[in-house]
Amino acid sequence: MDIQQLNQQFGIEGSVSFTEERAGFPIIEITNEFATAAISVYAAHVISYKPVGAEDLMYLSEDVVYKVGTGVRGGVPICWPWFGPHPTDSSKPSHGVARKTFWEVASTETTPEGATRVVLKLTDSPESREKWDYSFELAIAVTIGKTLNLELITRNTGDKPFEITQALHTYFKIGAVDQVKVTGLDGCAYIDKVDGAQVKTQAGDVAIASEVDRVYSDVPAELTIVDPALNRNIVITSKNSTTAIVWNPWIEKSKTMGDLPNEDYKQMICVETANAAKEIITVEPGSEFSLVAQYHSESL
Ligand code: TA6
Repeated sequence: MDIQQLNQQFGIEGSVSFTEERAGFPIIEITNEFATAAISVYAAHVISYKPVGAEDLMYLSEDVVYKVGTGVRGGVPICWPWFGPHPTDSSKPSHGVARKTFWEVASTETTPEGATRVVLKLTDSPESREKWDYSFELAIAVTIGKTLNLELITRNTGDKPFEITQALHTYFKIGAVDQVKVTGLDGCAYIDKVDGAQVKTQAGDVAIASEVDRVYSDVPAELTIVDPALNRNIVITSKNSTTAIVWNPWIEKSKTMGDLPNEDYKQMICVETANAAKEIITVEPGSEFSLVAQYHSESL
């Protein structure tokens, strides 16, 4: 669908319109009494969520590349139907297929509370079945209100069960990475991907003073990013997830990433709501599984 058709079919006067980040890459622009937001139709990728009177919760690189087959650096990448490297075939794309293809807009609506709800969908195709030979329907419901609510729903539309791992790989905007703490993970076991994938136990809050890439298990439903430099907390609430990833590339890794400015590691942190590592989800034929993450900010 082109921009005109998208606006005709899914535009809502005063709250939902479609623009183009670059030719052929529509962006859904949302504004309501609670917040403004933006979602790329490519990859069904939330790139901004800015509550009225507050800073954007999303970090988005100024060097983003909108190109089929490339991930958008920032916002909420959807890692599906596997998190990280493919479990058995390293030739397949890291973090799965969903974040590197176009989705379809399914619906836009204003909720009774005055929030804006946008649903995008992805279904299996000959291309997807080359990488992952199953029939599926994947939907993300994005609700922009006092909170940003993301629900990623996997439906098995085939006749055989399949297993997935997944993550809402969210890049949060922070003021100063060396002052930030992530609370709620004390006592959780984690795989330390920057130290030989050793399994360790988190002692106290997570602080960032070098590259951090940790997959936490058995995590609670609420985590908080404490950001003194921006004088705020970002509260992350999850449903149907007991795995969380905390990642910051720090300077050396940043220098290897062409779509991330070298100094930007100081103003971003990924805290990812996931089903990964030992938390593998089996979806039976005709069944569905819903992963939910909700974000809001509060002043310190
Ligand atoms: O979630 C952390 C991680 O798996 C890191 O290992 C790093 O690779 C990051 O994801 C970004 O991955 P990407 O493929 O988007 O560059």
